[in-house]
Amino acid sequence: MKRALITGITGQDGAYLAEFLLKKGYGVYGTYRRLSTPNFWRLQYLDIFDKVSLIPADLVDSSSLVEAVKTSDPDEVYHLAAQSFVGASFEQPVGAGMVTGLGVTRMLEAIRQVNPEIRFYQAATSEQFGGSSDMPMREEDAFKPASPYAAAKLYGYWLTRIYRGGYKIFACNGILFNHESPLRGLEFVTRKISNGIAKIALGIEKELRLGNLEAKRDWGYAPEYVESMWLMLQQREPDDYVIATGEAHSIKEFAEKAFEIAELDWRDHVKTDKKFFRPLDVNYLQGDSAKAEKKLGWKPKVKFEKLVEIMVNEDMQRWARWQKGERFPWDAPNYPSEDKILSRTLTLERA
Ligand code: NAP
Ligand code: G4F
Repeated sequence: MKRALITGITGQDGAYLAEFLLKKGYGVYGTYRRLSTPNFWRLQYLDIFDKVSLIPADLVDSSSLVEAVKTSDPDEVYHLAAQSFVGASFEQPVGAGMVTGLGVTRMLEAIRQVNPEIRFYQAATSEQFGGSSDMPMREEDAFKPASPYAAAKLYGYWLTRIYRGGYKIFACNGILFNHESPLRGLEFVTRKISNGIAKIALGIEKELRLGNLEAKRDWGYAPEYVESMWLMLQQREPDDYVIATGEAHSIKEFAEKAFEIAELDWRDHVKTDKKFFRPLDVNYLQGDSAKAEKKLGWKPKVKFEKLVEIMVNEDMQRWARWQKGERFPWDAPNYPSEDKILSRTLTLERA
């Protein structure tokens, strides 16, 4: 039986990848952070909590990563753990470097020292392209990161290539464009919209406050994107791949479509609020995954409209079930109103 170690198994992609690898017959190990309150709701939601083995580790602590590699003795490591919210990286820029950037080096070093035969996947990102004007974006295009998060990811991308070239480690960068799902964190704009709409439709809330509505993103469906990670590690040679749908849509289009599904007019409920604007934003991202299609045989099936439908319908159903008294693992009831989060207000008022 093949074994895989997933860092960040409690996150959106970690949970879907764990489900995917279990179906492939892998023994699945995952690192999680020791928090004062457990955070396993996604694994429970997918009903795989009891099927994976968990190892406590933190990206700032090399010894815990070495231990995780030794304990799981994996054939493949999927390095998904990171502080993944771009907005927060402006508030904690040093942490972005220490966790999202240097965490990659710590993981690669653990592999180099314990077993350099392990295959390594790095969760690189379309944010690395940032303000690039190459459209649609391909593997060979220039990177122009526009946030501490993107700069840290670009560092991780290069470390991955350096360990591939220098130590012959089978290390790949998956340059994934935005991918969403009902397991997406509530801070990210798509889930913020689908969750906000569900609450408005059921009369729990009246309005939804958003930032830059004009930015465009290439949004795909997370369960399909995790398959591309696995495919990259099954090839004869390690390489880097763009994974995207090839379509770009604005936040406004997402909101418009999402409110339409709930039979509401977005203009009656959406307010713009400067606290959700970033000091620097990436205005346009659209990827070209022709290389992945040709070499990996990977192609997205779920496109924009279907994705919006999946997310809005699931959040509407969840809130309806909750209102009827049903209890199940789920993040939304405990999420604070973003009005309570002061640090972001302070940061953005200065910008
Ligand atoms: P996510 O839901 O935010 O999950 C991030 C994971 O990293 C969580 O398990 C989190 O643990 C863990 N983590 C955070 N800080 C850590 C630390 N100091 N030590 C150990 N673990 C830590 O992110 P995602 O959407 O699944 O994305 C997975 C990866 O792909 C990330 O690296 C992200 O930057 C990258 N990426 C995502 C997208 C996208 O559109 N989703 C696109 C391109 C690249 P907790 O649960 O304890 O917080
Ligand atoms: O949903 P977002 O926070 O995602 P963003 O910044 O594109 O980052 C995500 O995708 C990256 C891949 O390109 C990943 F690497 C990263 O880890 C993460 O998963 O914001 C999308 C856009 C931005 O332009 C933002 O300014 O939506 C805009 N936006 C407008 N109003 C908002 C809001 N974003 C958030 N989070 N909240 C708002 O109220």
